[in-house]
Amino acid sequence: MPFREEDTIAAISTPLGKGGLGVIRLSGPASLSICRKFFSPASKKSALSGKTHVICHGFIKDSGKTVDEVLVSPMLSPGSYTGEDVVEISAHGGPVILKKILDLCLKNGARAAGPGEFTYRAFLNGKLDLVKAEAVCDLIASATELAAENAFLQLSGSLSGKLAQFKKSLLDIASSLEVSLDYGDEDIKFVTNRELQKSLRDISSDIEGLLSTFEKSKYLKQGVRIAITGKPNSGKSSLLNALLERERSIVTDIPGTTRDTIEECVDLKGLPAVLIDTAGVRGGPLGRVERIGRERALKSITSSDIVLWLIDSSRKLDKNDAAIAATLKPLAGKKSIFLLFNKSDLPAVTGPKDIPRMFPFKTLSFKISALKREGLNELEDAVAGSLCLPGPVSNALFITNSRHFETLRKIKNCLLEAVNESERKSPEEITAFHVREALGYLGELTGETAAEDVLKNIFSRFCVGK
Ligand SMILES: Nc1nc2c(ncn2[C@@H]2O[C@H](COP(=O)(O)OP(=O)(O)OP(=O)(O)O)[C@@H](O)[C@H]2O)c(=O)[nH]1
Ligand SMILES: [Mg+2]
Repeated sequence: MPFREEDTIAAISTPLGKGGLGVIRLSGPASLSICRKFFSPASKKSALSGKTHVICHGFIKDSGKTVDEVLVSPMLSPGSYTGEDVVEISAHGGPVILKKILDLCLKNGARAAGPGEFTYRAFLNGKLDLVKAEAVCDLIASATELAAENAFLQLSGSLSGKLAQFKKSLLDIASSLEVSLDYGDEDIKFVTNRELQKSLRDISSDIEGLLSTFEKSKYLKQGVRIAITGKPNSGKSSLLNALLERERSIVTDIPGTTRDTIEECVDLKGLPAVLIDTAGVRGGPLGRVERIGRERALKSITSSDIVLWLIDSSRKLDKNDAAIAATLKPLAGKKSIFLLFNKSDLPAVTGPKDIPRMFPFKTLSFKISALKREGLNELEDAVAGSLCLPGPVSNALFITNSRHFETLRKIKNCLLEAVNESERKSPEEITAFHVREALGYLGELTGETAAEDVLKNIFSRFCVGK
């Protein structure tokens, strides 16, 4: 990416495809003058006069021919997304029209923007820090409400605010250490070792709190994998269909209907989830296809985050249920296993009290009817609840980005080193060195001191036009 700030860049900022509207964005010192070359205002009032934050109605003209009727919004420096002069042209959302207008921008002196270049300029102009810029990317990529809310929380500065607090505290600590150093010979201490160690420990435990959210936050981005298992005919495919609210998997009363695994994405109470329907597990000799189906089922169960184990409550437990119990035993305690007594619309023959002799582990059990779609809401609540993710309005901050996680971990380690040195009564230079090192990583995190290649790498993952 060239990333020279003196030129003016242009890109189509809406997805290429047919839509009611499409937006072309220009940013840089020549945005307005370039746009004037092909924008013909509908009236005097809507001329691009140099006024900012107005909407100008007019036409895009190419060699006298009208290309489209548009609204043009100039947002002049510094009050724009990038901090530079920005012009947004809202045209009709057809790919041919949008490309034509972009071509006119390029012909008249703009350069095609690279991926994330608008946001990069916003970052260079101090409009947002690196953490917020990355949140822009996450917000766009969010697949569910919960993921979007967390991204927006970061974009509105929740993480940046925390990092700013850390920086302030660490700067205070570093400077008091350094002042103590200056007066070293006179043995004047501006902060006692105890106070120092407490402050450092407080910050590192705050960071630890943030780090502990990362493991779970992968569910926000990648989705939680939920495998449905149970003996043939227990209602696995019916449950998948019921949760998806469409007939995806074949359901029949013939045992062994599902032979392969079937994966589908679903929004589970705001959480992205991948539901996996599997072939029914049964004991006894298996045919070739059944054997492959069983292997796939086992793989899905092992790689899932949560297992839903279906029991047909209208029948007695049998050797097939026992075969599943044996399969799940090694996973007990390692992943959440939910016992689902399905077919609750029929008279119950089997219930939770029958399970312990076959599967003596603590599980959560639910009565459901996949056929009548009963008990599913409670089940979804419990599954989402078991992940201890923040509720939609909880405002809890989650670390979702592995760069943030890694850098915060390094900061924490530096602080613990500093505490160790201070406890060992090492010379203050050494403690100060570790605190300065932590501040260096903090600067990398917010982008204040990040190397250019790191920045380029981060912004190159953005889409063009953002
Ligand atoms: N009464 C009642 N019948 C159900 C319920 N859930 C599933 N069934 C019936 O049970 C039979 C088997 O359902 P499936 O969903 O195909 O069961 P499965 O576990 O996917 O079976 P396989 O793919 O063969 O392993 C079908 O006739 C369903 O209509 C339920 O909640 N109540
Ligand atoms: Mg099935």
